[in-house]
Amino acid sequence: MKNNITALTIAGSDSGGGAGIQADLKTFSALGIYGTTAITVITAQNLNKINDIFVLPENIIRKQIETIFDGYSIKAAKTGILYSEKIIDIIIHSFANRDIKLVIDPVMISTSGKALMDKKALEKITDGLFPIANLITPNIPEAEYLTNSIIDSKEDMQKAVSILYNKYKVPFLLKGGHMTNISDDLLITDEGINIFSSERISGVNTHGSGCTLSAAITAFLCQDYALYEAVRSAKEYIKSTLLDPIQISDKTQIINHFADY
Ligand code: PXL
Repeated sequence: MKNNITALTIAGSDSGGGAGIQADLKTFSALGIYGTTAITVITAQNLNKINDIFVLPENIIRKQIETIFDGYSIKAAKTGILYSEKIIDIIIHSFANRDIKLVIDPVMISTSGKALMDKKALEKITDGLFPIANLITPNIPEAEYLTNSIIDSKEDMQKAVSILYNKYKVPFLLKGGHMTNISDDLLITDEGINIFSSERISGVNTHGSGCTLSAAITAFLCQDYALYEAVRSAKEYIKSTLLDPIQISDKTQIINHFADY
């Protein structure tokens, strides 16, 4: 019999199956964690575009989280698309005084360019949610936005994570995947900066890899890994999903959450 180690993802549904709730559940399952969900928005999308977004009523978002907390013992949680100020408020209130590790993927803009959070929501997430997180995982464009700077080199990345850490006093993982020349990720904690270097794996559509990484970190935190080990292991997992991709058409390969790991 398996021990009950349960995680929660609060995120959007991706009809294409590669990102959001779907990526999170596959990742939790692949890593032996029982996954629960609170869905914030439903997207109609494929690999090329987000065609439409339906934002769920706040009441049902609140009730999903409350009902999960009522019936399951959640060790760690992650957030994806939160979309609005009100939804973020619900999460801040639901997590107050709870001993649940929280990973925040500050999803702002989709790779295809669609805005996934407005300005008020952004203020709410930085002022209300960042301070209670165990880890925040921006990519380069998100970190540029959060630090109001251009990130073009390893030095810029180091500067940006230091600014973020000094401002919010919680660990950040700055994902270098969007840089053209390097693909290092930088983790900053109260112990300083750790660099995770990885070779760039080309030819695979990386849609959903950000969600998958933060879900994998959440899964390892659920198993009581220390933060550095959780990030290191999640990076290994992501690598496995890219090295043995799924061929969905002649031209397109996508990440395989159930690759040998
Ligand atoms: O990767 C960001 C992201 C998160 N969640 C959902 C998405 C996307 C990007 O497309 O669709 C549901």
